[in-house]
Amino acid sequence: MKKILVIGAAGQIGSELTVALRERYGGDHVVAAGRKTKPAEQLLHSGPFEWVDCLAAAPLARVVKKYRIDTIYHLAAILSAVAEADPGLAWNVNISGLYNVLEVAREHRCALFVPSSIGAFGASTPLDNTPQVTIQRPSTMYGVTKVAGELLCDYYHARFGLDTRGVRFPGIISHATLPGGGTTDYAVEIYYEAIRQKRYTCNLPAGTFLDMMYMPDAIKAAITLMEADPARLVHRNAFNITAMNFDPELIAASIRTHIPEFTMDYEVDPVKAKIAASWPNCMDDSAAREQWGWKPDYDLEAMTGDMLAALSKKLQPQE
Ligand code: AKB
Repeated sequence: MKKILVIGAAGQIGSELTVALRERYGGDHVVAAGRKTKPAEQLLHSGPFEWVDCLAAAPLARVVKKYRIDTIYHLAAILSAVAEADPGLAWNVNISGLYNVLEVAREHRCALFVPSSIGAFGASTPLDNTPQVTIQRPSTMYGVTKVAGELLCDYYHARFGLDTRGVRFPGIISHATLPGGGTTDYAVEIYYEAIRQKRYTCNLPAGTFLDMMYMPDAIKAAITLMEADPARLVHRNAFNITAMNFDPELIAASIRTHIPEFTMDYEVDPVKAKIAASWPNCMDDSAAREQWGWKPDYDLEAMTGDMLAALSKKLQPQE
């Protein structure tokens, strides 16, 4: 049975991935690791938890040794908008942190999942039907770290035989844990505000089409890729994956099918708008479909129904 470490377990993806991995492999087989955010009770009580900072290699190695870890999901990263505000921090966490994790994985022969992003592309990339292998010249620090990260992971595979695998995540939408400082965060906030206020002020302009995915599909992708037969993997770091693509007008229209009085206006954030304009409108994810059977379960309609139902419960006033 696998022994898994999730770094960044209290984050948007980590908090739900850890729970899913524990359901699949057993609570004791999945160690959750966080740096500063207090983990949810469910995470603390369903299996082991350790405080780990990917910038400190020695304590990380001690945790890997202590639990005889053989697989690491490394989810600690600085997202695009925060990375533009603090490029030094983004370089440190996304590159120095990743380097530490790769080294610990190499020493302890761990398989390693590292997510990349649609942010690994830039304005000179073909933005429609973006191919698996294409131009990657991002203009953001986030993108620079994501491309370098993909290359580093491929290097460790080619040079040291490390089992590194990754996907290029689109914007991830979930109702459990909020994302922190991304360009695609509007697509989460809009659902919260639709429930709370029945109105939303959007920070990306109408017509900004981006790939998106509902959290259950993101979790399915990470687990399926890590369980895939390595003989079938032509690519490794990282696979394009998508589930839907929409602009603010389309997601607002989908919310209006449930909340007809919902309204939206715009106050565009120029930094986020520029970042989003340099990312794909829609990616070609056929390589992932062919090599490890990627197939999403949720489209925009199904996601909207689920998000609004879950948030209506979560945001109910407490008695
Ligand atoms: C962000 O917006 O920075 C992330 C991403 C697409 O990688 N959600």
